[in-house]
Amino acid sequence: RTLGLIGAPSDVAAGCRGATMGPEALRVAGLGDVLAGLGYSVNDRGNLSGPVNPGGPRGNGYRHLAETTEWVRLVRDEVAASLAAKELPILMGGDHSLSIGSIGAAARHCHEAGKPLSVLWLDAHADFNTAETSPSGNIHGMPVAVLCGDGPEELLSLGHARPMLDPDHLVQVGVRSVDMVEKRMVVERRLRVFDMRTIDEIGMRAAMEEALEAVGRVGGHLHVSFDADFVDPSAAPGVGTPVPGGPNYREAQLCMEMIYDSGLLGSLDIVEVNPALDWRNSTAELAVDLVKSLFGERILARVL
Ligand code: DIR
Ligand code: MN
Ligand code: MN
Ligand code: MN
Repeated sequence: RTLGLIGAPSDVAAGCRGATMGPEALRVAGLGDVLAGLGYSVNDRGNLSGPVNPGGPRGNGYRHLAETTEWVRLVRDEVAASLAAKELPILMGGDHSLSIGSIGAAARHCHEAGKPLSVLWLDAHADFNTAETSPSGNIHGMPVAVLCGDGPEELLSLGHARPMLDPDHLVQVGVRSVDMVEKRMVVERRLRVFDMRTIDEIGMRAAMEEALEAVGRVGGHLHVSFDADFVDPSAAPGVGTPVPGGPNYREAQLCMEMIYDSGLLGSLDIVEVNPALDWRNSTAELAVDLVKSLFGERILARVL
């Protein structure tokens, strides 16, 4: 299987600068070599080139909506090209708004192939804000809402359909920071969330069993959207919005190992790695360790 690496060095939708350096940090941490070492053929498509961060204020509820829209369009088209080439695309962000593009492309691809799309969203945050509910105006806190059909016309119109994603086909894991009004929306729209309280109570293994059972029932193509702030900040310090109380190193590894075992993975985002806030590239190195497990590395060979 060929994996397509796509760099999207944008932080225009984040709250602070630095995720622009994410793609290079992941390459320096050996992402391509590690995947090649597992036996995949790797096609690094290089970095997309889009608008720079103008450092503008919030306007009309959104910061940098025009620039974000342009980046999402670029990502959508490159992920679509990768899927059309029968690759498994790996988006290297960049901030989490870019997932509107990668998932938008996967949604169109699945629609045309007549198979369903499901999404596993690994994140400390629900990313379900809209202009009305967001305390920040930062669009990286809004991609799940946009994908589920709620957001600015500029972003909604980049999809092949509305919503781009059936909210019933989305499962979130690791959530521990949800804004006040956002909470109400998550409950109202009945999103399936395995929050940290649930993971504390039943454990990562049971949570992932249930989560994978839900996306497995949908069948077809699974998109995994991995926000580096999913992992506890003690293991992943290089992120713009760290939240304590996340999965530790092994819990995050187990999560990835179980996704690999499901055999469902069809596309992946690695987003919100921020080298400007990191310690000696440790967060990119952690992400590469996790990706290794996600693509089949095992502690020991398993005798079946
Ligand atoms: C916060 C932060 N909920 C917001 N969101 C982040 O600004 O909407 N998402 N960091 O990953
Ligand atoms: Mn996120
Ligand atoms: Mn997050
Ligand atoms: Mn369904």
